[in-house]
Amino acid sequence: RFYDKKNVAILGCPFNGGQARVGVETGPLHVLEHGLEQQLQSLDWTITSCKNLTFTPPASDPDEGKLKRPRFVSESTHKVASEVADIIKSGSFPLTIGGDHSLAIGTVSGVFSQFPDACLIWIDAHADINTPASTPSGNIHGCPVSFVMGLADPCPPQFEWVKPLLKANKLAYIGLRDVDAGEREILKKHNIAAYSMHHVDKFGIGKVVEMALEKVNPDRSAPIHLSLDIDALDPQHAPATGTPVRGGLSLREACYICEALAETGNLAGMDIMECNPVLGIDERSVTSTISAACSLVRCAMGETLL
Ligand code: HAR
Ligand code: MN
Ligand code: MN
Ligand code: MN
Repeated sequence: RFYDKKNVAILGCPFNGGQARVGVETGPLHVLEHGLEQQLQSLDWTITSCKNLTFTPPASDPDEGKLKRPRFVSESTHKVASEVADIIKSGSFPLTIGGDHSLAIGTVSGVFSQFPDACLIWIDAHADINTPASTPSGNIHGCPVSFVMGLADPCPPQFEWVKPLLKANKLAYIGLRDVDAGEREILKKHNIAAYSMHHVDKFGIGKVVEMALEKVNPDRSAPIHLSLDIDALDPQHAPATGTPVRGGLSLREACYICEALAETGNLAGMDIMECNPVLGIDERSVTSTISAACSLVRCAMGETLL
Protein backbone atom coordinates (compact mmCIF):
# COMPACT_ATOMS: atom_id res chain seq x y z
CA ARG A 1 0.00 0.00 0.00
CA PHE A 2 1.04 3.54 -0.72
CA TYR A 3 -0.62 5.16 2.32
CA ASP A 4 -0.93 4.42 6.02
CA LYS A 5 -3.59 1.95 6.94
CA LYS A 6 -6.89 3.05 5.37
CA ASN A 7 -6.32 6.76 5.80
CA VAL A 8 -8.03 8.92 3.19
CA ALA A 9 -7.97 12.68 2.71
CA ILE A 10 -10.83 14.13 0.70
CA LEU A 11 -10.07 17.16 -1.43
CA GLY A 12 -13.16 18.97 -2.69
CA CYS A 13 -12.34 21.09 -5.74
CA PRO A 14 -15.26 23.32 -6.74
CA PHE A 15 -13.60 24.42 -9.97
CA ASN A 16 -15.18 25.13 -13.35
CA GLY A 17 -12.50 27.15 -15.20
CA GLY A 18 -11.50 24.37 -17.61
CA GLN A 19 -14.79 24.49 -19.49
CA ALA A 20 -17.71 26.78 -20.19
CA ARG A 21 -20.70 25.30 -18.37
CA VAL A 22 -21.64 26.61 -14.96
CA GLY A 23 -22.53 24.13 -12.21
CA VAL A 24 -19.66 21.63 -12.24
CA GLU A 25 -18.20 23.57 -9.30
CA THR A 26 -21.14 22.34 -7.18
CA GLY A 27 -20.17 18.69 -7.73
CA PRO A 28 -18.07 18.26 -4.58
CA LEU A 29 -20.78 19.61 -2.28
CA HIS A 30 -23.40 17.26 -3.77
CA VAL A 31 -21.13 14.24 -3.51
CA LEU A 32 -20.38 15.01 0.15
CA GLU A 33 -24.05 15.72 0.91
CA HIS A 34 -24.85 12.30 -0.51
CA GLY A 35 -22.94 10.88 2.46
CA LEU A 36 -19.62 9.83 0.95
CA GLU A 37 -17.70 10.41 4.18
CA GLN A 38 -20.00 8.16 6.21
CA GLN A 39 -19.94 5.58 3.42
CA LEU A 40 -16.14 5.45 3.49
CA GLN A 41 -16.12 5.30 7.27
CA SER A 42 -18.39 2.27 7.16
CA LEU A 43 -15.76 0.67 4.90
CA ASP A 44 -13.31 1.22 7.78
CA TRP A 45 -11.54 4.21 6.27
CA THR A 46 -10.36 7.00 8.56
CA ILE A 47 -10.95 10.41 7.02
CA THR A 48 -7.84 12.33 8.01
CA SER A 49 -9.09 15.53 6.39
CA CYS A 50 -11.95 16.74 4.25
CA LYS A 51 -11.08 20.07 2.73
CA ASN A 52 -12.95 22.18 0.27
CA LEU A 53 -10.50 24.36 -1.64
CA THR A 54 -11.47 27.81 -2.84
CA PHE A 55 -10.53 29.04 -6.28
CA THR A 56 -10.61 32.72 -7.11
CA PRO A 57 -10.45 33.77 -10.76
CA PRO A 58 -7.71 36.30 -11.50
CA ALA A 59 -8.86 39.79 -12.43
CA SER A 60 -7.31 39.49 -15.86
CA ASP A 61 -7.03 36.21 -17.75
CA PRO A 62 -6.63 36.68 -21.49
CA ASP A 63 -6.70 33.67 -23.82
CA GLU A 64 -3.32 32.11 -24.52
CA GLY A 65 -3.61 31.22 -28.18
CA LYS A 66 -6.78 29.10 -28.24
CA LEU A 67 -6.63 28.29 -24.51
CA LYS A 68 -9.34 29.83 -22.37
CA ARG A 69 -8.72 30.99 -18.78
CA PRO A 70 -5.09 29.79 -18.73
CA ARG A 71 -4.15 31.66 -15.56
CA PHE A 72 -7.18 30.53 -13.59
CA VAL A 73 -6.61 26.90 -14.56
CA SER A 74 -2.88 27.07 -13.94
CA GLU A 75 -3.11 28.73 -10.52
CA SER A 76 -5.91 26.42 -9.40
CA THR A 77 -4.27 23.20 -10.55
CA HIS A 78 -0.94 24.28 -9.05
CA LYS A 79 -2.70 24.56 -5.71
CA VAL A 80 -4.29 21.13 -6.19
CA ALA A 81 -0.89 19.62 -7.04
CA SER A 82 0.63 20.85 -3.80
CA GLU A 83 -2.39 19.73 -1.72
CA VAL A 84 -2.28 16.25 -3.25
CA ALA A 85 1.49 15.97 -2.68
CA ASP A 86 0.99 17.03 0.96
CA ILE A 87 -1.76 14.45 1.46
CA ILE A 88 0.53 11.70 0.20
CA LYS A 89 3.42 12.93 2.36
CA SER A 90 1.11 12.80 5.37
CA GLY A 91 0.37 9.13 4.64
CA SER A 92 -3.18 9.44 3.36
CA PHE A 93 -4.85 8.37 0.13
CA PRO A 94 -5.77 11.46 -1.92
CA LEU A 95 -9.39 11.40 -3.11
CA THR A 96 -10.12 14.47 -5.23
CA ILE A 97 -13.69 15.45 -6.08
CA GLY A 98 -14.24 17.84 -9.00
CA GLY A 99 -14.97 20.11 -10.57
CA ASP A 100 -13.94 19.86 -14.19
CA HIS A 101 -11.27 17.49 -15.46
CA SER A 102 -8.60 20.15 -15.97
CA LEU A 103 -8.08 19.58 -12.22
CA ALA A 104 -6.21 16.41 -13.16
CA ILE A 105 -3.26 18.58 -14.19
CA GLY A 106 -2.98 19.09 -10.44
CA THR A 107 -3.83 15.62 -9.17
CA VAL A 108 -1.53 13.83 -11.62
CA SER A 109 1.29 16.30 -10.95
CA GLY A 110 0.84 15.83 -7.20
CA VAL A 111 0.74 12.04 -7.31
CA PHE A 112 3.63 11.65 -9.77
CA SER A 113 5.79 14.10 -7.81
CA GLN A 114 5.61 11.62 -4.92
CA PHE A 115 5.48 8.39 -6.94
CA PRO A 116 7.58 8.91 -10.09
CA ASP A 117 7.03 5.32 -11.22
CA ALA A 118 3.23 5.51 -10.92
CA CYS A 119 0.86 4.71 -13.76
CA LEU A 120 -2.37 6.43 -14.73
CA ILE A 121 -5.71 4.84 -15.59
CA TRP A 122 -8.02 7.38 -17.26
CA ILE A 123 -11.69 6.43 -17.45
CA ASP A 124 -13.55 8.82 -19.75
CA ALA A 125 -15.63 9.16 -22.90
CA HIS A 126 -12.93 11.62 -24.00
CA ALA A 127 -9.16 11.34 -24.23
CA ASP A 128 -8.48 14.83 -22.79
CA ILE A 129 -5.12 14.84 -24.57
CA ASN A 130 -5.54 17.85 -26.85
CA THR A 131 -2.54 20.17 -26.98
CA PRO A 132 -2.78 23.96 -27.06
CA ALA A 133 -2.38 23.56 -30.83
CA SER A 134 -4.91 20.76 -31.37
CA THR A 135 -7.72 21.81 -29.02
CA PRO A 136 -10.87 22.48 -31.01
CA SER A 137 -12.61 24.26 -28.12
CA GLY A 138 -9.86 25.94 -26.11
CA ASN A 139 -11.39 24.35 -23.01
CA ILE A 140 -8.51 23.09 -20.90
CA HIS A 141 -10.52 20.17 -19.48
CA GLY A 142 -9.95 18.63 -22.93
CA CYS A 143 -6.15 18.97 -22.50
CA PRO A 144 -4.90 17.84 -19.05
CA VAL A 145 -3.18 14.66 -20.24
CA SER A 146 -1.09 16.48 -22.84
CA PHE A 147 0.06 18.93 -20.17
CA VAL A 148 1.27 16.31 -17.70
CA MET A 149 3.02 14.45 -20.53
CA GLY A 150 4.80 17.58 -21.71
CA LEU A 151 3.23 17.38 -25.18
CA ALA A 152 2.29 21.05 -25.12
CA ASP A 153 5.12 22.42 -27.21
CA PRO A 154 5.78 25.18 -26.54
CA CYS A 155 4.42 24.95 -23.02
CA PRO A 156 2.08 27.90 -22.42
CA PRO A 157 3.92 30.33 -20.10
CA GLN A 158 1.24 30.03 -17.40
CA PHE A 159 1.93 26.29 -17.10
CA GLU A 160 5.69 26.28 -16.80
CA TRP A 161 5.37 24.76 -13.31
CA VAL A 162 3.89 21.55 -14.81
CA LYS A 163 6.59 18.90 -15.21
CA PRO A 164 6.36 16.16 -17.85
CA LEU A 165 6.09 13.40 -15.26
CA LEU A 166 3.83 11.02 -17.19
CA LYS A 167 5.38 8.74 -19.82
CA ALA A 168 3.28 7.37 -22.65
CA ASN A 169 3.80 3.74 -21.57
CA LYS A 170 2.35 4.52 -18.12
CA LEU A 171 -1.06 5.66 -19.35
CA ALA A 172 -4.13 3.60 -20.28
CA TYR A 173 -7.62 4.75 -21.20
CA ILE A 174 -10.89 2.89 -20.85
CA GLY A 175 -14.31 3.99 -22.12
CA LEU A 176 -13.33 6.27 -25.02
CA ARG A 177 -15.93 7.10 -27.65
CA ASP A 178 -15.53 10.79 -28.48
CA VAL A 179 -11.94 11.40 -29.53
CA ASP A 180 -10.92 14.33 -31.74
CA ALA A 181 -8.91 13.73 -34.93
CA GLY A 182 -5.86 15.47 -33.47
CA GLU A 183 -6.12 13.35 -30.34
CA ARG A 184 -6.21 10.13 -32.40
CA GLU A 185 -2.94 11.12 -33.98
CA ILE A 186 -1.36 11.77 -30.61
CA LEU A 187 -2.57 8.42 -29.22
CA LYS A 188 -1.17 6.63 -32.27
CA LYS A 189 2.12 8.52 -32.39
CA HIS A 190 2.89 7.76 -28.74
CA ASN A 191 1.47 4.25 -28.88
CA ILE A 192 -0.80 4.91 -25.90
CA ALA A 193 -2.98 2.09 -24.60
CA ALA A 194 -6.49 3.24 -25.43
CA TYR A 195 -9.47 0.95 -24.90
CA SER A 196 -12.62 2.38 -26.43
CA MET A 197 -16.20 1.19 -25.96
CA HIS A 198 -15.55 -0.97 -29.02
CA HIS A 199 -12.91 -2.89 -27.06
CA VAL A 200 -15.21 -3.14 -24.04
CA ASP A 201 -17.86 -4.72 -26.27
CA LYS A 202 -15.40 -6.97 -28.06
CA PHE A 203 -13.40 -8.32 -25.12
CA GLY A 204 -15.59 -7.62 -22.10
CA ILE A 205 -14.65 -5.32 -19.27
CA GLY A 206 -12.72 -7.97 -17.31
CA LYS A 207 -10.30 -8.60 -20.16
CA VAL A 208 -9.97 -4.90 -20.96
CA VAL A 209 -8.89 -4.04 -17.41
CA GLU A 210 -6.44 -6.93 -17.47
CA MET A 211 -4.96 -5.73 -20.79
CA ALA A 212 -4.72 -2.15 -19.51
CA LEU A 213 -2.86 -3.23 -16.37
CA GLU A 214 -0.57 -5.49 -18.39
CA LYS A 215 0.41 -2.52 -20.58
CA VAL A 216 1.04 0.09 -17.89
CA ASN A 217 1.94 -2.05 -14.89
CA PRO A 218 3.36 -5.32 -16.22
CA ASP A 219 4.92 -6.45 -12.94
CA ARG A 220 1.89 -5.17 -10.99
CA SER A 221 4.03 -3.33 -8.44
CA ALA A 222 3.68 0.32 -9.45
CA PRO A 223 1.32 2.73 -7.72
CA ILE A 224 -1.84 3.45 -9.73
CA HIS A 225 -3.66 6.75 -10.01
CA LEU A 226 -7.26 6.48 -11.19
CA SER A 227 -8.76 9.54 -12.86
CA LEU A 228 -12.44 8.99 -13.45
CA ASP A 229 -14.65 11.29 -15.51
CA ILE A 230 -18.29 10.57 -14.71
CA ASP A 231 -19.11 10.97 -18.43
CA ALA A 232 -17.39 7.62 -19.02
CA LEU A 233 -20.69 6.19 -17.83
CA ASP A 234 -23.55 5.99 -20.24
CA PRO A 235 -25.77 9.08 -19.84
CA GLN A 236 -28.59 6.82 -18.67
CA HIS A 237 -26.60 6.27 -15.47
CA ALA A 238 -24.91 9.69 -15.22
CA PRO A 239 -26.87 12.30 -17.14
CA ALA A 240 -25.83 15.34 -15.10
CA THR A 241 -22.51 16.12 -16.78
CA GLY A 242 -21.28 18.75 -19.22
CA THR A 243 -20.46 16.64 -22.26
CA PRO A 244 -22.51 13.42 -22.17
CA VAL A 245 -21.87 10.91 -24.97
CA ARG A 246 -24.25 8.04 -25.60
CA GLY A 247 -23.08 4.45 -25.74
CA GLY A 248 -20.99 4.48 -22.58
CA LEU A 249 -20.05 2.15 -19.75
CA SER A 250 -22.81 0.56 -17.76
CA LEU A 251 -22.72 1.30 -14.05
CA ARG A 252 -21.56 -2.28 -13.43
CA GLU A 253 -18.74 -2.05 -15.99
CA ALA A 254 -17.47 1.15 -14.40
CA CYS A 255 -17.81 -0.34 -10.92
CA TYR A 256 -15.92 -3.41 -12.12
CA ILE A 257 -12.98 -1.26 -13.22
CA CYS A 258 -12.84 0.35 -9.79
CA GLU A 259 -13.14 -3.00 -8.02
CA ALA A 260 -10.40 -4.55 -10.12
CA LEU A 261 -8.08 -1.63 -9.34
CA ALA A 262 -8.92 -1.91 -5.64
CA GLU A 263 -8.10 -5.59 -5.88
CA THR A 264 -4.55 -4.84 -7.05
CA GLY A 265 -3.87 -3.19 -3.67
CA ASN A 266 -1.84 -0.60 -5.60
CA LEU A 267 -4.23 2.33 -5.89
CA ALA A 268 -2.40 5.46 -4.78
CA GLY A 269 -4.93 8.16 -5.63
CA MET A 270 -8.30 8.76 -7.24
CA ASP A 271 -10.22 11.58 -8.92
CA ILE A 272 -13.95 11.69 -9.53
CA MET A 273 -14.68 14.52 -11.94
CA GLU A 274 -17.27 16.33 -14.06
CA CYS A 275 -20.48 15.76 -12.05
CA ASN A 276 -22.60 18.82 -12.87
CA PRO A 277 -25.79 18.78 -10.76
CA VAL A 278 -27.04 21.97 -12.41
CA LEU A 279 -27.36 20.13 -15.73
CA GLY A 280 -29.69 17.43 -14.40
CA ILE A 281 -33.10 17.79 -16.01
CA ASP A 282 -34.83 16.72 -12.79
CA GLU A 283 -34.02 15.66 -9.24
CA ARG A 284 -33.81 12.01 -10.21
CA SER A 285 -31.16 12.60 -12.87
CA VAL A 286 -29.04 14.55 -10.39
CA THR A 287 -29.39 11.87 -7.72
CA SER A 288 -28.53 9.04 -10.10
CA THR A 289 -25.39 10.85 -11.26
CA ILE A 290 -24.20 11.65 -7.74
CA SER A 291 -25.03 8.22 -6.39
CA ALA A 292 -23.16 6.62 -9.30
CA ALA A 293 -20.13 8.76 -8.44
CA CYS A 294 -20.29 7.66 -4.80
CA SER A 295 -20.66 4.00 -5.83
CA LEU A 296 -17.57 4.21 -8.02
CA VAL A 297 -15.53 5.71 -5.20
CA ARG A 298 -16.72 3.03 -2.77
CA CYS A 299 -15.84 0.29 -5.26
CA ALA A 300 -12.35 1.73 -5.72
CA MET A 301 -11.99 1.84 -1.96
CA GLY A 302 -12.78 -1.75 -1.37
CA GLU A 303 -16.56 -2.02 -0.89
CA THR A 304 -16.97 -5.16 -2.92
CA LEU A 305 -13.77 -6.93 -1.94
CA LEU A 306 -14.57 -9.98 0.11
N1 HAR B 1 -12.32 16.86 -27.00
C1 HAR B 1 -13.12 18.03 -26.79
C2 HAR B 1 -12.29 19.25 -26.47
O1 HAR B 1 -11.10 19.19 -26.39
C3 HAR B 1 -14.15 17.80 -25.69
C4 HAR B 1 -13.57 17.23 -24.42
C5 HAR B 1 -14.11 17.79 -23.22
N2 HAR B 1 -15.07 17.00 -22.47
C6 HAR B 1 -14.81 16.37 -21.31
N3 HAR B 1 -13.59 15.82 -21.14
N4 HAR B 1 -15.64 16.20 -20.47
O2 HAR B 1 -13.50 14.57 -20.64
O3 HAR B 1 -12.81 20.31 -26.29
MN1 MN C 1 -15.19 13.33 -20.55
MN1 MN D 1 -12.48 14.11 -18.86
MN1 MN E 1 -21.73 9.71 -21.00
